[in-house]
Order: sequence, then structure tokens, then C-alpha cells
Amino acid sequence: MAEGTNLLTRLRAGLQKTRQALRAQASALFGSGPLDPAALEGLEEALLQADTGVTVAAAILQSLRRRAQTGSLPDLTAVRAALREEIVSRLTVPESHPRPPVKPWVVLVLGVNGSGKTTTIGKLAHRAVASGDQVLLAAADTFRAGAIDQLKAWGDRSGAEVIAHQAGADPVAVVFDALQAGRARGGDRILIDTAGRLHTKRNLMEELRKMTRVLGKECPGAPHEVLLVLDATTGMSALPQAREFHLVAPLTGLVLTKLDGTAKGGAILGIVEALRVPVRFLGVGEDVEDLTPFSPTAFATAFLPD
Ligand SMILES: Nc1nc2c(ncn2[C@@H]2O[C@H](COP(=O)(O)OP(=O)(O)OP(=O)(O)O)[C@@H](O)[C@H]2O)c(=O)[nH]1
Ligand SMILES: [Mg+2]
Repeated sequence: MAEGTNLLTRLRAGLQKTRQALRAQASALFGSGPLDPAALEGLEEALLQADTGVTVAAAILQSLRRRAQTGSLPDLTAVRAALREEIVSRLTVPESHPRPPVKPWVVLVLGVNGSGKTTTIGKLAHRAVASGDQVLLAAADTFRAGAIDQLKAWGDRSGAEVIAHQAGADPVAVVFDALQAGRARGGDRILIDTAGRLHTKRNLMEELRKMTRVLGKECPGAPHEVLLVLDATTGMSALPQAREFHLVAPLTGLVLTKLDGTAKGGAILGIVEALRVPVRFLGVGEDVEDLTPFSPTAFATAFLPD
């Protein structure tokens, strides 16, 4: 309960820019008074500015207008409740297959340069260790200078062991070693930090394919989670990269970071709509605690003005 309240507070703080922009743009909807068509027009513009993308904004508006015509939205409170329902249902993605817990649970973390992969891994490690898990971090970013030390610092901070080779080593070999170590020690979780890569770089994307293949061969079912970390400040322009990563290493979940630095938090709606991959976590700051597990209802609450 205390953690839930704390997380919602962090989420609300993280989405403050997005929420304030929505309120400013759709002031007629978030005020009081009778429902008039202008309130809905303002909402469409507000959703577009929150970067939901045209498809989602139009679909939400169409649904609300239809409900308004049948008389089921008598006032602004009812419209806001309907909008909230729309958001929750659009962000609720059923799991595509059952996910029985296995040990070690292998999580591959991907994304373009600087999206927040290593920081997210540090935050995830902190959560997992705090809940009693034995966690191994695999330093498979052997490419960027300083990346291994950065992960080691997160290992120290969170109490997770780090498996690392030299800079420039083969990342697939690091992953292989981490898997061996995780199994030998009966570890609960292996979090794999990969180098940032542009989705257009074919050889680097091929390396990811190889990494997932090696994981699956060594440990059937692995990677159990493939998380794509997206920088929310890029809004809907993150969609093409997400599609490319999804083709090469089928994603099981998304993490949106830096929500605290943007008014484009609505991009989550557009990205989930396009990929049908669930959001798992939101990054709402640089601190180790600034990661909130994703819940469609909590998101809708923090996204919409009161
Ligand atoms: N404000 C804010 N900053 C974040 C968040 N997540 C990560 N950052 C910052 O974003 C920057 C890049 O984070 P990294 O974790 O190094 O990103 P990365 O994807 O591992 O980067 P590469 O390994 O170079 O591809 C750092 O300054 C982080 O502190 C977040 O949720 N909010
Ligand atoms: Mg990194």
C-alpha cells in the first residue's frame, strides 16, 4: 500500500508536463459546466499535442462522439470517465502466451543509444534485489567506452553481481558466460545490458539476432523477456525504431523512460496501439527509485488532469 501510494506520486510527478499541457489545451473538458462540442474538439488537439498520434486521437474522439450522440454522456464528468476508460482499455494488452516463472529469468534489454537501458537495468536490479532475488547483470555493451564501469557502478549500488569481459570483447560471449554463471549459482534473474544501436545498422541488429539465438540454445525459453527501452521525449518518432527491433528480436515488453522530461507522454498510447506489446515499466527520473511498474489504470490517473 505504502509502495503503491509512493509509486503513484512518482508517476504523477513524472507525467506532470504531459498533464499540464492536456489541461491547457482541453480546458473546456477539464473545467466544469455543460458538455458542448468545443470540449471534444479541444480534446482531440490536446491528444495530438500529447503525441498519441492521429490514429489513436481520432479513434478516441470517434468513440466519445458516438457515446455522446446516444445520450450516454450527459455531462463533462461522464465524458472524462469515458475518456479514462478509453485510455485504460487501449493500454491493456493481453499476454500473448503464458509466462510460468523459471530460474534464471533472463531479460534482454535493447534500444537505441542513450534511451536509458543501463539506468533502467540498475533500477530493475535494485527492485529485484530488494525483493530478495539474486541478480546477475551481464555487461554485453562492450562497445561504448565506460559502459562496463557504468554497469558495475549500478551493480555496486543495487547489490547485484556483474559479469563482464574486457572492453571490445564479443558481447555474445558475455551473454553466454552470464548464463552459465546464473545457472551454476542458482540465480533468479539475469539482466543483459546491450550496446545502444541504431535500428538501421544492419550488422548490429544481426548481432542481436545472434544473441537471442545463443540464449535460446543454451537455455530453452530464454530470453524470457525482451524489453525495448524507448526515450519518451522522442514521442511517436520512436515508433519506427520499435518496429525494427520487434522484427529482429520479438519484444515482450516496453519501457518508456524520461517521462519526467516531456509533455509527449501520450505517445505510449500510439506505440502500444501500433505494436500490441505491453508496457512493463515507466522511467520517471534518474534516481534508482524512479521506475514504476506499468498499470493502465495508474497511468490513466496520472495522465489525465483531475
Ligand atoms: N530524467 C530522466 N533521465 C533518465 C531516465 N532514464 C535514464 N535517464 C538518463 O538518460 C541518460 C542515458 O541513460 P543510460 O542508461 O546511460 O542510457 P543507455 O540507453 O544505456 O545509453 P547507451 O548505453 O549509451 O546506449 C542518463 O543521463 C540517465 O540518467 C529517466 O527516466 N528520466
Ligand atoms: Mg548503456
